[in-house]
Amino acid sequence: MIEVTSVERLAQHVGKTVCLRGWIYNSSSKGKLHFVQLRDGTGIVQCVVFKNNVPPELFEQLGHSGQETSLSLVGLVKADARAPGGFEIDVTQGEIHQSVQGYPITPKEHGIEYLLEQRHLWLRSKRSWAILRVRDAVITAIRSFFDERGFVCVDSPIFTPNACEGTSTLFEVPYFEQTAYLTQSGQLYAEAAAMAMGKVYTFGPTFRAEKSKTRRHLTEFWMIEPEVAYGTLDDIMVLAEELLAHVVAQVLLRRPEELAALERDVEKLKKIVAPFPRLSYDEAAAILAKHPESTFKYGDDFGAPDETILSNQFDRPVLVHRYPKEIKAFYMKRDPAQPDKCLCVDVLGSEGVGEIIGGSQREDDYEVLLGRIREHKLPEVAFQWYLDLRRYGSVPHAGFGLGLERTVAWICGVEHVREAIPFPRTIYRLTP
Ligand code: NSS
Repeated sequence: MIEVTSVERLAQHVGKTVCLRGWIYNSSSKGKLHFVQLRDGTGIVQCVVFKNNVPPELFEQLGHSGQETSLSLVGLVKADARAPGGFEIDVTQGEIHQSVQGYPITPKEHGIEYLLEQRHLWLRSKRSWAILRVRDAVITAIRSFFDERGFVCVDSPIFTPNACEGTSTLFEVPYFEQTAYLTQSGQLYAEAAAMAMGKVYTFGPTFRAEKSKTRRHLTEFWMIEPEVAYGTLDDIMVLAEELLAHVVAQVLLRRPEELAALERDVEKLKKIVAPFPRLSYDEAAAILAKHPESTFKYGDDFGAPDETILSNQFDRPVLVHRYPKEIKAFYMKRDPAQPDKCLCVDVLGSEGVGEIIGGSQREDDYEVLLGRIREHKLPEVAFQWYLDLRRYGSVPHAGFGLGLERTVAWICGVEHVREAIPFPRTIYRLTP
């Protein structure tokens, strides 16, 4: 019996004959030789098919089987330092499952809109493969980080009766006799769960009807939201920087080949160690005021260009805290030392990528929160359950939300978040 293995495990099979199952990534022929680059999802390996070593039908079929032909190849595993990946297969047998001609995505350059339209196939490219495997490692690292620290994962609902992050980006869904909204954030539910379990996090899809077409916005994205009972702003700032440092370290450890495929400058990632620099909103505003390219006005939220200027000042992410209350959400606690500011933080990724985390200490006083809900003209009835958390055993608590796609795009060094999710949803894209 010949053992079936995968490209990532070839090192364990040097000198042995194995079977690999996959697809042709690329191929070329020279007289009595075919060179087949076989990809199997775990990697790509060069398979050398010498006419005299294989059955004649196989040699003949390979001669007219194009990119993405599905096939199994059997051959001897040889270590070869010159081969990409370090191994080569000397093929002796094989079977073509489906011979393909005219695969729509060729190694030549295609426009981004074409590739997005072909996303179901584009996933097979080396670049998508690398990014999505980094995404997987990021998800595993996030879960292990919270698990090791005693956080409990809770799932928040996707159909919700009210807004969390402002009413202008809500997706409305007919819900029998009522109207439901797709969740913008699991935070309010995470707060309830934190009062039950102490330290929790939610991890799920979130939705924003963002009309923006920037490289940072999706209409459907994944968010990780820890919430800590008895936690303060300072506590979650430390938690956020430790989380990011852990995630980057894990990706460096587990996905070096993928980062190399993306031509990511890993030296920059190696610098992502805690503690990160911190700036108050006022300090950040002062930096922008002195910057020749900034059009920032004190009191405004930072635009994408402002965030880029700020994050370019440092070689690691920067924590910007205590924003003016006017530009932040209703649930944020005010800073007792300067009541016009919130106890909140945004984390801007390094290399100019902008905000990847937003968080705060929550208002825990019943009367103050009720006043805030009224001030923001939010439907009081829908928030009664949330107010209960301030009626029954209210305590200081804090948390944040990390945008998965922005984090993956930052770590991979890719420009646009649409490449950091398998099937992106943006204002103009609902397919495939
Ligand atoms: O709106 S946030 O800044 N904050 C919240 O939703 C809080 N309720 C989180 C919390 O405290 N539990 O969004 C958090 C992060 C933000 O920093 C981005 O990284 C990401 O969510 N985010 C997005 N990613 C992609 N596309 C869009 N449209 C988007 N909006 C936010």
